[in-house]
Amino acid sequence: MNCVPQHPPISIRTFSHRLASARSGPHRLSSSHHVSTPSKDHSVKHFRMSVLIATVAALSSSLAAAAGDAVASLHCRATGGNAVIGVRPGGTFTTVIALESSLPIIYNSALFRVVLTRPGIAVNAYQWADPFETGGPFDFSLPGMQLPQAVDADTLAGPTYPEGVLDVEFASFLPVGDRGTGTVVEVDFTIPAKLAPGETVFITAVPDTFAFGVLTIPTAAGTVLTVRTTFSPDFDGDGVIAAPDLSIYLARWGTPNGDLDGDGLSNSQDLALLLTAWGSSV
Ligand SMILES: [Ca+2]
Ligand SMILES: [Ca+2]
Repeated sequence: MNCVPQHPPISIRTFSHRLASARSGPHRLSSSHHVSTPSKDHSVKHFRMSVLIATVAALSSSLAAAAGDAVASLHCRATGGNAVIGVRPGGTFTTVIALESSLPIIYNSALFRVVLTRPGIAVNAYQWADPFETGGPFDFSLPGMQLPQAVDADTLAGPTYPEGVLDVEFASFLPVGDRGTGTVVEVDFTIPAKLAPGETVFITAVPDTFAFGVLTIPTAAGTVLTVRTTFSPDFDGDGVIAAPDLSIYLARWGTPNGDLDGDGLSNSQDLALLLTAWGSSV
């Protein structure tokens, strides 16, 4: 799916400015960040840096050959790897944003936008994966943004981006990179409670700059996470999952109007969920 508008390149100065702002982010999910100090095993770090620089130099010819073609992609999936999930209106879910490389690319800076196709979705919290514990979200129109933050037309990543794009920018930087593929950051969102069941939201991570130093890694947007709002198994609204709900559900069999798991259909998977909830109160 290619529903994301193109965006202008980010200059190193702009990148540095956004990184400086992003690093102050106080909204991380975990407080277990490790902080490097200049005195900590400097020789090992120096050796490690030398190895990494040599590795990147060896890769540079491959990258040059691939100029214009992405060698890495940035994917959005749910926890567990699903690309389609169901969430009740007002419900919370986690998006895992991960980089996948076709080459053993190492990067130490990441700047990208999380683009949403519906306004009002709230960013609750985030957790950068090691080694990117220094990162944060950055909103160019709301520096120092506080979480939770509902994403709408007033929370665009910056004035240089196309109008109408709903997004939040994330940025992180480390002196030494040691990650070529894997999770970059996990972000917790809340779907607006006013959304009706059966609504669909698409979430995409659009890379601006993935780099090792000045060597930019050609990176493209990958898997789009589809989030579909689901129905309550209490179809008749009496607060209990019971026979009347089963009757209503069976009448909706084969239509989208009994979907409980987010696949957009009313089928045996939803029936299993209904029976699992049988007798419970909502
Ligand atoms: Ca009921
Ligand atoms: Ca279903």
